[in-house]
Amino acid sequence: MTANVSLIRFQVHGDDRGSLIALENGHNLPFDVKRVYYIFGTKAGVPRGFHAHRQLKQVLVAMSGSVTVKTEHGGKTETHLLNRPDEGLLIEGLVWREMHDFSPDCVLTVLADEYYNESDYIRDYTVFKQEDAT
Ligand code: T46
Repeated sequence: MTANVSLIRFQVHGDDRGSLIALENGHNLPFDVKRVYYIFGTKAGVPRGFHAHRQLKQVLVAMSGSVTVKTEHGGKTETHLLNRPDEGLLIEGLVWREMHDFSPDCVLTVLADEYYNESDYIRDYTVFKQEDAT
């Protein structure tokens, strides 16, 4: 994986009742969380994303179901299958991201280090490629 994209595995506290995962600022998260949002009910065959962020750090977790996340940074493209609640995809800074193949039951939870800010988005792929090249 590239430096700006990496996988985090969370400890599962399991017993005969089932499983529990705790996410804590400063312990198993690499930044302090200011915002949480979740994507669900995505219609069949519909992709999302198609943008980069300039500064934002995020951890994406498929709490249920599965989704394929395509990332591009520094001219390198990668594909990540998220299909387990104990795995988070850390995406930091200037990374183009696309989400494809949401399963019908997919709940994609995203933890972010900043509040929603449209000016941090690059939604034009040509602009992204220019900034990624500098
Ligand atoms: C990302 C990927 C993984 C808000 O009002 N507040 C929010 O915090 C967010 C994330 C979105 N919105 C509004 C803005 C749009 O009117 O919700 C609508 C859908 O947002 P968007 O089209 O940006 O959603 P995705 O799924 O394409 O991208 C989202 C995040 O925006 C983005 O940061 O990395 O998920």
